[in-house]
Amino acid sequence: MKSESTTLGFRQRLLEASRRRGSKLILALDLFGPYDGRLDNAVRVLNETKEHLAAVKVNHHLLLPYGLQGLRSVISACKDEGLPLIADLKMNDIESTNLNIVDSLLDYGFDSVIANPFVGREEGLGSVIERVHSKNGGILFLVYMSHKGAGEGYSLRLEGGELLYRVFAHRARDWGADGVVVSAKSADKIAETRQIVGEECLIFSPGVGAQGGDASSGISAGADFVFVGRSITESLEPSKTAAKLKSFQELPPAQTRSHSWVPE
Ligand code: NUP
Repeated sequence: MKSESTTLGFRQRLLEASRRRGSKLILALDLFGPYDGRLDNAVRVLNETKEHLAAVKVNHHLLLPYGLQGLRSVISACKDEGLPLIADLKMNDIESTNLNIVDSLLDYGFDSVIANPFVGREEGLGSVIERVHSKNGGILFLVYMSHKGAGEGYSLRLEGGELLYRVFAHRARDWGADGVVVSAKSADKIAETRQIVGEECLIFSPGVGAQGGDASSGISAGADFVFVGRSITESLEPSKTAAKLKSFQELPPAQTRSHSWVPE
């Protein structure tokens, strides 16, 4: 029998977790460093910061070396804490492969996946969105990324003059995505996206701290949540840093350690 928490949709589970902890902070659990200690470090950072979080996002930093089997400790820690777990795969393939990806993620206990709407609806993401929703999961679309070159792709003008990121925001609304990812450093794009997607679709903003943006400007522009990775995962005091981010205090730059590790 399904528990009440898994019968609620992803959006409700996330909003509930956010309300419970009074937080709009989503930890990007991006760890660097040797593979033999990386997972333990991830669990340590998660345990130290969980009281300040609304959710957790996992990326290739953990998914590639450990896979879904290897991440059971992270997945169960999130489940135990009622923290929704997002897979940041920027999924971008044909339907058959995308369906296989989301089935694996949801079966292993992830709550949501990030996808690239560039791939299109028919034999791309259309049935994938239905599959995710049929399993009470969520799907988030990339709309405007946070790195410096984001405009080279997302701001391309299409025939007729429309900008690509605006088309992606329209796709999110029309195809029923649960959320969109828009850079915290582009307040104007957050506001524009909100106008297009409406109030139901959640806005997630990366680019905070290590990438130069700040949480409060993303949220005041209209984002619902911020994704923050290195500022927390490489902090000497992850819990204190997460608490500061949760309450939108400025972070001193000296608080982060370097991540210059390369595999031998
Ligand atoms: O536009 C995006 N920017 C971005 O940084 C979309 C993302 N999904 N991310 C991810 O958010 C990135 O891959 C990383 O996992 C996290 C931000 O990490 P940090 O810059 O706070 O360390």
